Amino acid sequence: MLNDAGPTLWAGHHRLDLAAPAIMGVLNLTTDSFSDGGQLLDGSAQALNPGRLRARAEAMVAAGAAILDLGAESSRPGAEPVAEALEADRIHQALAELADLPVILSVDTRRASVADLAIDAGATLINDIGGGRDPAMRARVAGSSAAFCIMHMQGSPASMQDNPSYVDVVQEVGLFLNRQVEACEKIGIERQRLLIDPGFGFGKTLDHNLTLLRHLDRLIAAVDAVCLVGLSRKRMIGALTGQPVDQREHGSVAAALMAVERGARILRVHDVRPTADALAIWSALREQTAGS
Ligand code: HH2
Repeated sequence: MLNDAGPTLWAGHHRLDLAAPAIMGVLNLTTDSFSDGGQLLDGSAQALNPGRLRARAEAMVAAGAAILDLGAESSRPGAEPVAEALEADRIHQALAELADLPVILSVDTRRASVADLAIDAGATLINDIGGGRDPAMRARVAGSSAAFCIMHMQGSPASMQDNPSYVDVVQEVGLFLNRQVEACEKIGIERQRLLIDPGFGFGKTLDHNLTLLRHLDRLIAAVDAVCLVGLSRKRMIGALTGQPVDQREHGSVAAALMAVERGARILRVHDVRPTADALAIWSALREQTAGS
């Protein structure tokens, strides 16, 4: 999987070449996401606005996103859980709206039942911030050809930022991800379908996040799997730049590049165009270095 040409992600019928890093664009179908809540919903019923979703998705694809990540439940610290039926309904509608786009459609959910419906409706990547802890979730993905992203989180969204603590954050996150990768492989989810994610901001202080970013290469080597990172617009970017959530684009791009330098292969971002531009510069330098 991790060969000289770079890894390839298997996601349903897609084979995503990750010799160059890829971009996952975030589409939040929520009222309360910290970064962009409510933008794709309408009126007092908070129904999905299909036209706005489609336009945002097409713009992301045109700007270079290879994956679109649909989420219908916010995971920000203290967020209220969304009823299962509502989450399922919004995901189903969104997948139907975007089914013909030539990209990997990912669904960000912790519920096996939602993953189930999403796979049947055409999702080829399940992004589980629960880290694949739920055996029903692992079994559902194993029985499909979808890819699976397992993310580390200490605690749950309701309480994860109360008092996160680690003895060695890089080692502990690595051990967890290794264990989960093994559990997935054991039931038939091939490594080519697996993505690992250290879960920036999920039960981590600023110092934990910085340590994880600084040592991302060590973490990736310890688990030997393709790494996705989500740093975009997060609180750590706000803490370091002093910028409000809607002005964290530049800080997010800088952090994304640092992650790519240390081996991340997929960037989960809200701002696709600036990230793609930064990656174009990074890739040109990489190619020239390799050729000289
Ligand atoms: N971060 C968020 C949500 N899902 N999935 C992965 N794999 N990695 C992440 O870092 C990650 C994620 C939080 O960001 P966002 O979707 O913008 O906000 P919210 O959870 O409030 O909807």
